[in-house]
Amino acid sequence: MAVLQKLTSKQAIALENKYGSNTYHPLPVVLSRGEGVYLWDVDGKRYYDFLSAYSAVNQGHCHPKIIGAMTAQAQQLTLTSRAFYNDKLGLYEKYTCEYFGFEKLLPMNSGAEAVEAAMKVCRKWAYEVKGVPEHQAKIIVCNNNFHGRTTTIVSFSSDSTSNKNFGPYSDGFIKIDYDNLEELESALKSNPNVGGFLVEPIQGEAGVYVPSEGFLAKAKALCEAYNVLFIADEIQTGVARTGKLLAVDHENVRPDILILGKALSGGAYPISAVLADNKIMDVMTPGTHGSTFGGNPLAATIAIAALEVVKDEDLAANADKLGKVFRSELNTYIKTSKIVNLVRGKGLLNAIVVNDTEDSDTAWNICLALRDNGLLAKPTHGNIIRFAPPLVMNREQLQECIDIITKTLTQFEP
Ligand code: IF1
Repeated sequence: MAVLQKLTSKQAIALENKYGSNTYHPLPVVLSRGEGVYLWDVDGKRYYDFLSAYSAVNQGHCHPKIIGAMTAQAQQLTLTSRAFYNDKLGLYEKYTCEYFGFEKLLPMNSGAEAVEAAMKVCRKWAYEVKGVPEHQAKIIVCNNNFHGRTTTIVSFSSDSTSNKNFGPYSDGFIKIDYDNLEELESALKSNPNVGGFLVEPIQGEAGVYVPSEGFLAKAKALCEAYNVLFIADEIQTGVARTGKLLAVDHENVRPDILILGKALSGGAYPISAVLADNKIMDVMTPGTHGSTFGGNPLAATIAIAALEVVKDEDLAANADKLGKVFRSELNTYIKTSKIVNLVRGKGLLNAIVVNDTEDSDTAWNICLALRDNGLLAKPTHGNIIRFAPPLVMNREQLQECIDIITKTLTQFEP
């Protein structure tokens, strides 16, 4: 029997449970095909995707332009390492720098790797430009952050599931409450060795927590006043998800360091990047950072196509428009609901808060029922359900999804 045999969903789940490290608790659905806003399971049942692989598939599943660019490049050259130049990386760096308005790009693969790279750039800048004494540089981070899963990143997580028994923890981080300018200012005032403030413009994992209006702009102004780099982790919020190209664009903030991942490839390949201007990025010199796969010609080609799709199809405007419809319709629903307390979000990054405790299984059961009704979403923090469809959705499809969601919620009303 061939290794890649056709599996039933029961077989697929059993194999993952037996041979895979037990790091996830997936919703029981086994997917085998995706196109645009749709996913199909191994039995051919179709679903609306309302997770988009945690906002990586903003351009929709298997977008023909992205897959076309990918397959053409895959037949030419996939990897050279950075020991040599390749004929696609520079084109990608130029295109992406101009696209987001920065002077230099550092290419990586996963989101966590890009966060690590950004922190290295920040620390080196703190020592070499700001003049922080050796080994004293600090980075301010927020409580309830999610920036990835490396040992250093989990060191400053406030989630014990993420970091318990993974110590000893990395030093050099100051934690403040998210959306709290007083705490930010007092941390900046009392620590002259702060190099950067690392922040998610909307906290994704925390449950799509949107900060108060003006927070990002004022935080950026405070960073400027204290000569501290404002580092935006837009891995989840970037690339049109929130109704603008970047979530910081809602407050006209230009970060000193911008971190992108996920939808930078449209979900076709792991691609991440750190962007900054020369006065910051030029602290990096040969040998100070790298990656075997980062900046490979296949990734470069895919990322250009993925970013072109975002512009060609005006996905930011579509996310803005559909997001408003989505929140408005769900807000109407929750007026008479006993099972949903709240809907919040920006663009097509939204969440509902289910009226039950964090350790209840109500949100999980709602997601199972949504699945049965043809829509895939996943709970976070027990009682929050994230809703983040691909941005290529149209108004009619969104209406069908709203109908599925409200009909399903009705099944859970007392
Ligand atoms: C998982 C969450 C989403 C991120 C931000 C960096 C990274 C992420 C703002 C790291 C990754 C993912 C990872 C994924 C679940 C998911 C997630 F629920 F954990 F928070 F999207 F909401 N910065 N987020 O959101 O990027 O290294 O994974 O490429 O299963 O851990 P990565």
